[in-house]
Amino acid sequence: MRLVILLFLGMAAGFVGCKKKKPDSERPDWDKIKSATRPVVIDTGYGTPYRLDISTLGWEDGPFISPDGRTLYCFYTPLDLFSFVLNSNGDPFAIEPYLRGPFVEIVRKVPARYQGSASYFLSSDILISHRASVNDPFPPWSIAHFSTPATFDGAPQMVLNDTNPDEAEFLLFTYLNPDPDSGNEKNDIVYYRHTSLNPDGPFQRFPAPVNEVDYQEDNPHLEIIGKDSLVLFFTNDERPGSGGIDIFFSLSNDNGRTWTSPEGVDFNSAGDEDMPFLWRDAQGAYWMYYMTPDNRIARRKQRTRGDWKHWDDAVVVLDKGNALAVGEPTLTQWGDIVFALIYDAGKAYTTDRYDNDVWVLPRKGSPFDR
Ligand SMILES: [Ca+2]
Ligand SMILES: [Ca+2]
Ligand SMILES: [Ca+2]
Repeated sequence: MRLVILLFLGMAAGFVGCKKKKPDSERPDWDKIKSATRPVVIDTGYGTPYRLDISTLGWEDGPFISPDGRTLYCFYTPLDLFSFVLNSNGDPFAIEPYLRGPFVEIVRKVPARYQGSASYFLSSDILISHRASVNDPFPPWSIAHFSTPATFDGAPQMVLNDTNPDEAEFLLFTYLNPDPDSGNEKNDIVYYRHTSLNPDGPFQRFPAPVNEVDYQEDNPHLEIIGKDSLVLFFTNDERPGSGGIDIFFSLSNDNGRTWTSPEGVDFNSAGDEDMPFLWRDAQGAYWMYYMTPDNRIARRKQRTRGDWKHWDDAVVVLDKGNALAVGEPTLTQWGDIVFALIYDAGKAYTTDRYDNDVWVLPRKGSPFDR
């Protein structure tokens, strides 16, 4: 999850070389481990959670499901990312023992300045799977056209066009911005407007005070709330706030040209509030789904329409059960929650110990309920 990336970045800054690991000679029985993993449903409106068949042995993290249930994106890198982070001292060239899953080409792209001196470089792309109908299976992943080489891309989110479900009003994601003036190798939130579901070519960057050179903006969620009015939620742990990771929001009343100074939500605490997702129920009320500091997925109802700061008490939806972690909630129009889940194969393994897959917690009676 996103936490893994931040941990890595912290270590990469102090990287001074490391001992090389050898890949585990015996591999975990992943099918068995995955079948035995059960998150615990707390909220009674939901059915039985299950792993989407599309998941591989690569690191599928930070998913996004479109409201119509047809388009799925995720953050992806072809390795056991968590073991790499725990063992490698942040050496971005030392990933070979951890390689696992399809799309190895993602980490074979080495930044120009290192070409010829390294075979692999740690990075991620965004994967996409699109199905014509919610009744079809998801086809296998492909690498999204808007992924950028040799940098971290993640946290995709889309606002579908109201009338044409093959168009997006907004497509947002994050990437490590290499520009020394505007990004300085820190995470920024970028976007396409009026675009296809898998666009290519140049994207735009949200201006300050949303993206700031000194901060890592992450996990964006944008909603169109009026003719020229937008609200953008995101997370950050360096911006002054309540401590740890906090959830912030910024408003635009000129259709995205300028943005208000980011403000924290009222339930931020010294722990990590993370991965916000806004969902509108059948009565038109907004709910925020997010990851709590004790690693559960919870939801809170907006207290007053138009007030993005104040939220009702948390209702816990999902507990990780015997998984290592759950997070990254993202919802369909029916209220199904697509989320990320991390498994732990146990201490016997060093380079092939953890995996992250995309799961769904179906709303009872929805097309995802089976
Ligand atoms: Ca996986
Ligand atoms: Ca990339
Ligand atoms: Ca916090």
